[in-house]
Amino acid sequence: MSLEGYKNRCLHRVNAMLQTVLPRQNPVNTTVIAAMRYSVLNGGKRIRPLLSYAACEAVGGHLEDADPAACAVELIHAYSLVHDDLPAMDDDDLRRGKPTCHKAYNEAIATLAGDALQTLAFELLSSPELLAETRLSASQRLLLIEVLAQASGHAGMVGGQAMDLESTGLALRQDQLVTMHNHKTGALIRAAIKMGALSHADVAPWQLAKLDQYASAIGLAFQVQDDILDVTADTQILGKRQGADQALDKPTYVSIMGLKQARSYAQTLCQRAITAITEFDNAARPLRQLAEYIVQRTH
Ligand code: GRG
Repeated sequence: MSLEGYKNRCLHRVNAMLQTVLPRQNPVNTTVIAAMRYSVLNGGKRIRPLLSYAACEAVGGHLEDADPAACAVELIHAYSLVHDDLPAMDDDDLRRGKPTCHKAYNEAIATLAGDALQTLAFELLSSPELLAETRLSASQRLLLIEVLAQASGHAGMVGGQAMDLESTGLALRQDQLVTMHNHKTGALIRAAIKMGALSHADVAPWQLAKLDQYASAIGLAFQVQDDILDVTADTQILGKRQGADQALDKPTYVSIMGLKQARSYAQTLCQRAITAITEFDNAARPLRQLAEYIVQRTH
């Protein structure tokens, strides 16, 4: 199957589940749930869910096994974007081609919508009602919760974001930039892949180890490509403000190594990811295709 066909199948699954899991009504407040739905259902490439599905299949699982992992990771990602766009952080007006959550609603509601998206991810993984049809065992769910919590928290994405905010205007070395991105964006990408694999009950330790090598390389490649697009793509295609990193005086791979070298670094990382999963059979084809897509994407 072409990558396009594979992406469509997975996107259909994760979008349907997100539609169901996101509340349509609650007895307390309708604005916050509207802001949650707006922030998740307003587009997005769904790269992390795609990686969860592809990792699950690569170790012998079925797509449906990875639905909860894919959905939970996307909820955390959506929360992180809502908070990242707030005036206290990157102060952005445009996300996925539309007004950011705090522009469409207000700052307080955007903060709360992000908080509620985060807790919904963990509710989804733990609630028998939200996951009535899953084949995941209780111990698998607990493991997914642990992996997601660690990746999102102080030693993962939140820690990386704090490092990013503190490094604005500073001249970071490349190794410091790698550490920051391994946490800020890499941790959730690694978790998406690990959670996809753990959604199959029979995953082997060697498979998890190789997938983690793949994930580390692809997480970094994703960020390098993001930095390249920040200087080369238009705002309209990006769906967010072009040149936002430069405007905030943020260190990037392009500012440290130049555009040409950043492009070649992204290719090296893509090859490193593909090499890490050489021992996997044809079921890992989508993972190999996704590695290439991540460094070829235009938005
Ligand atoms: C607020 C705790 C907290 C963390 C925020 C992920 C993040 C940390 C900030 C996002 C800032 C940013 C633009 C980082 C560059 C890489 C990135 C995560 C881009 C957005 O992800 P995509 O391209 O977005 O997967 P879509 O819209 O396709 O889902």
